[in-house]
Amino acid sequence: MMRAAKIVAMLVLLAFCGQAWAAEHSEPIQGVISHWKLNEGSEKIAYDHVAGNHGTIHGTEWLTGQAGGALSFDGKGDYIQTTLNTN
Ligand SMILES: [Ca+2]
Repeated sequence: MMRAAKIVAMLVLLAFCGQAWAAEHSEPIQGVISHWKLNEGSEKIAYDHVAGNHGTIHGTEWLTGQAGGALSFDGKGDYIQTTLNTN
């Protein structure tokens, strides 16, 4: 019982830290050439929030994530195709 409570407390702490990290990093970080948040939750486009290197999503499913949506990769035909513009 005590061990289960510790595991639940750890999961809550991790979820809280993940949300705090996502909120803190909502602005582009200097030197980063692309940032795909992968939290759109629908569509087949992964939006790049830095340089416009948007990707086309193939073979994955959207789930509810810690901050918006999340992609589920099952290893069967899952990938995101993008061009890379570093300018
Ligand atoms: Ca798949």
